[in-house]
Amino acid sequence: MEDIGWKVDYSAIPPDPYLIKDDSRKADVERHFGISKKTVNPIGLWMFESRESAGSPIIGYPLRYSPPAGKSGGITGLFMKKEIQVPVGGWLYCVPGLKASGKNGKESNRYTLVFDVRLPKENTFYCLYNTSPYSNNDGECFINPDGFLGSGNNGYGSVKIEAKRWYRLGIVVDADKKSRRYYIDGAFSHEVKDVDMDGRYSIYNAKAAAPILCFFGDENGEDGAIDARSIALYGIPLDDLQMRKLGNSGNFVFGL
Ligand SMILES: [Ca+2]
Ligand SMILES: [Ca+2]
Repeated sequence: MEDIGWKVDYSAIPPDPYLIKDDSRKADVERHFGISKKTVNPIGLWMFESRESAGSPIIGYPLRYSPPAGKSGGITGLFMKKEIQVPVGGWLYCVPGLKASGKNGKESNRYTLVFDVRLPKENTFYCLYNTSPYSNNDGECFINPDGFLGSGNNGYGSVKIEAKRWYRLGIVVDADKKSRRYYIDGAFSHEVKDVDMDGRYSIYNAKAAAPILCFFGDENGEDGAIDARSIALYGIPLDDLQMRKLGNSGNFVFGL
């Protein structure tokens, strides 16, 4: 290397998001995640349990991190102990690689998202995902300051999500049935029938101009710092039995 005349403290430089290592479990998804040719499988699966591979996909495309305004750094810089913490104003994003789905739908209108998350504190908004490619409008799924999961008017459940413990939270969207259904640790929570085809809840598909899906980001700060251990995305609406099989955050079998 060229002698530039002063010493560089490389440890002070934020980790490069493009140097994320593969999760070693990726090499044998059948053994580690119960994923095989015979099972119904996620199209995207991301784990955040180690610093080196946080954001590296088990299945699908890599996750990237967009830091809050004025900050820098990659996804590995969010690593805590066995999880990442995504700050207010920061969010993750990926190319989900979904196909168009739903009757005459141009976007992806039928899918399931599953999050293993922990809320550091009560009485604040948390956002799980945003279908806007730049998280620049209202998020699509929240835990509100009362601790309830959902979004929109009359769109929240009545089971309180407590702070400081891990939950597996799921949302199943099926625009063919106008439906969004919510699950907490595999148990059905509630359903709202207001989903429009190619509307708020649809995800831009692989052929869209900006085929990007965002996690944990909201346009006006309703995205309190949240701890996350994994995200799974299925390209179909899972049913109650499949959601029950996915269970809670202690279960690593994602092939159904
Ligand atoms: Ca908002
Ligand atoms: Ca949105």
